[in-house]
Amino acid sequence: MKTVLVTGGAGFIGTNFVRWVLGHTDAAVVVLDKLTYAGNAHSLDDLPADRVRLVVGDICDAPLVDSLVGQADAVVHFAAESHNDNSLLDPSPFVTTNLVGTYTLLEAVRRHGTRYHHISTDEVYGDLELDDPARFTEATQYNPSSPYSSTKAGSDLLVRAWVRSFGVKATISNCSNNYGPYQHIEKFIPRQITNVLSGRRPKLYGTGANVRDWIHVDDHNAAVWTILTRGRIGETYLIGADGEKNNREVIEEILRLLGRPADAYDLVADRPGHDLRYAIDSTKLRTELGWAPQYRSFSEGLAATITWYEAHEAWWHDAKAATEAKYAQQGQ
Ligand code: NAD
Ligand code: TDX
Repeated sequence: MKTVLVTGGAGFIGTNFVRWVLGHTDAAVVVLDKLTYAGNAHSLDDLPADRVRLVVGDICDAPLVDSLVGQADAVVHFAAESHNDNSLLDPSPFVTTNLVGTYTLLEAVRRHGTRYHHISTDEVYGDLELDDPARFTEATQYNPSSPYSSTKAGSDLLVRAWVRSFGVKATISNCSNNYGPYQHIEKFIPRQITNVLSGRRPKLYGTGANVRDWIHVDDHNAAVWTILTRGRIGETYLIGADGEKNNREVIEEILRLLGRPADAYDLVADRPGHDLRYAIDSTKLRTELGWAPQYRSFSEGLAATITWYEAHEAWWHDAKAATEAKYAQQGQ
């Protein structure tokens, strides 16, 4: 694996993946990223130019995608419109990027015979009841709730069809909620951290009973590399680290780590169609490919994430006021 094309490499998980690849392998990386509001070229600033090249462009641009895929040994496809709340306000870029963009990449890897790994989410499976002991597995039926998750589900189905119909050498992974450095401050954990750091109160949707299954972004990315290099073609692998917590617990832990009272947050309007609970059973990945998460303590990973946001205010400061103004319009 000499050259890996990483789409969305200036976004949260993609940026961390590029760093993971540089730190753990000899591969060079070409990042293809449109630098939407969610992409940040500065996230790649400190990386060595002889191993990382940023191409600013759109995954829907077929000639550009064809030329970059033709120069790569493998493609890892992170680029997406990724925020549920945005998809409720305007689904249009979700349909274009998540569906047409994935189609464009699939056609290119089909032409060039290139290895392709598709990054997806546990949200394609819909949600679970709070008191249901069940967890998602690779056999769970697709049942997405939001414009975001339905376009991710559609993109997964395109990949499966391109494997079966055209013999594309693809794998798919569906991961649970990631946390860590470089995450856009619209998302739950960095929003609350930066709220406290900027003198605002954290905002909890509804009653805060909704459960998410948290995984550190480095554990996700180690799993992606494992699947890319050792996964079986045509297979789907679920990635999760047994990190179920309800949103209230997460906010209280952030407040505790920042030395604030446990109740120093506001309850705000709930998200329409808000999924209740996600939970991943990652037995297949663990037993077949031997992956295991390295971050054993959510509190330690969260504390390190808080330290990163404290030390990198310049990275998030300019986006904060606009992000909060948009939420305020929704009563959130
Ligand atoms: P993000 O929003 O932080 O980053 C997305 C990146 O894609 C940005 O850099 C953006 O500029 C780029 N992009 C968007 N549209 C593009 C286009 N048309 N062409 C080229 N680049 C484009 O997202 P993220 O949280 O890093 O998520 C990455 C992937 O992981 C997504 O596919 C998402 O569905 C999936 N995922 C995320 C999570 C999570 O918790 N964040 C969990 C499971 C799966
Ligand atoms: O201010 C907030 N308050 C709040 O209570 C925000 C922004 C969110 N929430 C709740 C909604 C969710 O229950 O926190 C939970 C997490 O919200 P998000 O960070 O928006 O993530 P989620 O909707 O769960 O989706 C995430 O995980 C799966 C990623 O954004 C997706 O890209 C990924 O597919």
